[in-house]
Amino acid sequence: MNFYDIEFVKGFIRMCDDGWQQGWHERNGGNLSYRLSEKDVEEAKEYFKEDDKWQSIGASVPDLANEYFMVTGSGKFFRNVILKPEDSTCIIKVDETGEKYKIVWGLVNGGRPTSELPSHLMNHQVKKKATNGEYRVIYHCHTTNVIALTFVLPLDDKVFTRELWEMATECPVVFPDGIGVVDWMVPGGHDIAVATSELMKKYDVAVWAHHGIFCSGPDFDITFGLAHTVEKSAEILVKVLSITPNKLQTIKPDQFRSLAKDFKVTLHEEFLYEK
Ligand code: 2HA
Ligand code: ZN
Repeated sequence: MNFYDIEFVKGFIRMCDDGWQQGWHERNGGNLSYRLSEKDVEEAKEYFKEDDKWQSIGASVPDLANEYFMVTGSGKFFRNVILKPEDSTCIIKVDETGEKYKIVWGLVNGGRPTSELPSHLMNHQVKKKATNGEYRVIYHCHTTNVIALTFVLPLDDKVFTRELWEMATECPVVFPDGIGVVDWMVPGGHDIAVATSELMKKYDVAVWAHHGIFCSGPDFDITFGLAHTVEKSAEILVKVLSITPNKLQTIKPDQFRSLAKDFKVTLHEEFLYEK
């Protein structure tokens, strides 16, 4: 099979382009990673090289030992992924200790995996464990309206979750566990990776204040759809707040409880506080 006909490769490239088309990836903004299944590795391995050198991940991820990930490249532009995936993305292998990685495909003109590699891999480790291996995608994007809200809403999980749930009826069904918020932190490092992975034990989405969102899901469709839903509800909230500081009506806690019952989701009472 041609490398670019492999399903996960097509899905990865399409998601990069979808994010670019949404305007969430100015310049080199954002990053994407996907944990390959055994079938994916079988299909792609004839294209892998073994001779690259092992490099430090900058985080310890023993539960990801010997796993392969397709990831965007550091400093590469999402805009270019569809044209030159072999220049803009790569596949890496994690070593048997979970401390090092090597590039087995891509980045043909040099470069490194995403600057957020520690965050991506620590969160893959958390999500793999929490979902019994179901979750494979970690996505970071610079969603305009979510970023705008981090200047005007308290940086609090309960406030972000509730306000975004109220903006569209489908929201609590799409992210019933809610949204976590990370205060402003230096990107790319170990500290933001640890803070985010603490939140990802509980949530599928974390907001990075004044920066963007970080989210996870089982596949490209669900993960992209999650980011899209969160950003769309943020856009509605920005519009509402631009019209008036006071909503005349909204979805009430008891209405959320009815929704949860009919749609068979659990909505935590901590988000259904009286205002
Ligand atoms: O430039 O978005 O967070 C990549 C990033 C870093
Ligand atoms: Zn970023």
